[in-house]
Parts: sequence; structure tokens; C-alpha cells
Amino acid sequence: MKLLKILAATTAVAVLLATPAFAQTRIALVVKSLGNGFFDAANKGAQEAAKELGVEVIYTGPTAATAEAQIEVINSLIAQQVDAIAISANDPDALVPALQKAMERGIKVVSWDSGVAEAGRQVHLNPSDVGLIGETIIKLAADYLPDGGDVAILSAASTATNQNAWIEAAKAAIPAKFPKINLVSVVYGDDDSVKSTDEAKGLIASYPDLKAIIAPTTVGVVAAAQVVTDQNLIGKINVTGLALPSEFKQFIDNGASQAVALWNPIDLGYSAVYLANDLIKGEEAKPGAKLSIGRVGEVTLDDTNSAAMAAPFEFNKSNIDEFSKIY
Ligand code: RAM
Repeated sequence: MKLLKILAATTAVAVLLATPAFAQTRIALVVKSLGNGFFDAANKGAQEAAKELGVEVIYTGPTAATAEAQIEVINSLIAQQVDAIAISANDPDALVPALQKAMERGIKVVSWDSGVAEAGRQVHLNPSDVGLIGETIIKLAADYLPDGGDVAILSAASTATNQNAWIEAAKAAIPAKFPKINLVSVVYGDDDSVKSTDEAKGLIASYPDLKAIIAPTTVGVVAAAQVVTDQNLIGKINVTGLALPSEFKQFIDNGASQAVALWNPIDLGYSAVYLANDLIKGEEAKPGAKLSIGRVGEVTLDDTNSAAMAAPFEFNKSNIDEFSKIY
């Protein structure tokens, strides 16, 4: 009898260990491309959330920021039967079929940073209000151009949901709020340093009166500031946009840039993981729903099941040193 009991107990433990019910919840944090400091910072927050929630966060993404490469990553995550995918998208539409397949298999899907069309995700988390970011990137240039002048935008991938929305908002803000600013061109560096460098050089060669390069991408803004530095154009062309203080401090220090802006990427990655976990726990994604984002607070979903975090924050000579130590 005793032996039977021991046998039964051992079997129960073995079954528990072998069944998926015992397996840890796995959330995939899929980024536009690996090797981008902005996403590494977001992953820092994501891992912090993972610890708090007792889940595993798999940090992954393609080497190049393309939708095709992200589809391969998504398909592999479906095969691994992860519990949720939290993705920053290289294209709003191209990923929808793959993400729908994931949702059909019970995988929760959240987009964050750069969104997926509503049909391809349950919730989207914007870092900040889209209109406000668009206006901010023009203001950052206009603040240092009292007489106005030619400016150009160096963006990320031409299909990136977030940059395209910000550029639309920027264009809409110019006539009424920044009438002296003349946007001469928008080019795309694909969040690739080499391509961004070539595009920045191209802008400088094509527009001799260029007064500012606005790069709403942490990869592009570094490339543009390096080109301006290398071509001895400091003081002639101001580089601005969205920059990670730890990567960009040198260009505020050397004068290639007067000011840039960003939000806290650590909090963004942390919150994206919380939202994915909320859905796994059974919270319903519907307009008006309030979802927890841990130490950051909570968000309320709008009509498109999207939410936005804090306003962009400006970095200049007075504070870049302090923030460069954080992210
Ligand atoms: C790059 C990426 C990311 C964007 C930041 C500002 O790192 O394009 O999606 O949010 O810049």
C-alpha cells in the first residue's frame, strides 16, 4: 500500500513536470530589427516586467527592419506556441495575415511603438500622442530657426507605421503653426546606419540651403549628426528628431544638435509586456477598458483599442548628461 502511494505521488510529479500546464508563460517581444539601442532599452523594461510577473520574455526580431523578415519571426513563434506576441511593426498591413494566424491559435497579440492595423492585433500601445510627436519634431527644428528655412526629414523604413503617422502629423502642423518652415524632402534610411548615412549625405548634396535634418528615428538621427560632424557643417545644419540620450549625447556636446526628444523606452517595453500579460490573464480588449501597466499605472483603450503613454520629453545641453546614464 505504502509503495503504491509513493508510486502514485512520483507519477503525479512526473506528469505535472511534463504537461504544458506547468510550463511558464512566454511572451515574445518582437522588435523592428535587432541591434537597435532603442529596442535594447525597451527590452530592459520588458525583462523587468517579466521578473515582476513571473513570465518569460523572449526578445527577438529580424536583422533588417523589413516586414518579410518579421513574418518569418512570427511564424516561428507560432510554431513555438508562445502565449503572446508584443510587436513593433515594420508595416501596418503586411503582418496582418501572420498575426491573425497567431490569434486563431490562441496567441494574444499586442502592437507597441509601431502599430499593426486593427485586424492584426488586439491592443496597440503608442509611446505618446501621434499628433503631439509630429508637432514636436517640427518644433525642435523651428525653435532654432527664427527666420525659418529649408528642413528635410530622414525617416526609418518607408512602411514604418509610427514614423509615417508622425510625418503626416508634422506636415499637417507646418502651415498653421510653423509657416516659415519649408519641408523640402522626406527620405528613408530603414533604421540602417549605412543607408541612413548615405541618405543624409544625399540630402546635404541636393539642398545647399538646408538648415535642419529632422530624423524621427534613433538610428537615423545618429547617422545624420555624424555626417554633419564629419562634413564640418556644425552650426550650419542642425540635426534634430527623436534620439536615445545615451547614443546621442556626443552630438549635443559637439553642437551638431541643439535639442532632441524621446520618451522612456524602458517604460514602453515594460508596459507592452504588462498589456500582453493582461490579455493572457483574460482581460478583454475593448474600447473603454482599463488595463494595468504595473508600476507605470494603467491605460484606457480608445475606439481603436489603442492607448498612448506620456508626452515626448526634450533633451538639450542642460539635461542630456543625466538622461544618457539611464537610456
Ligand atoms: C527607432 C525605431 C523606433 C522608434 C524610435 C524613435 O529606434 O524606428 O520604432 O520609435 O526610433
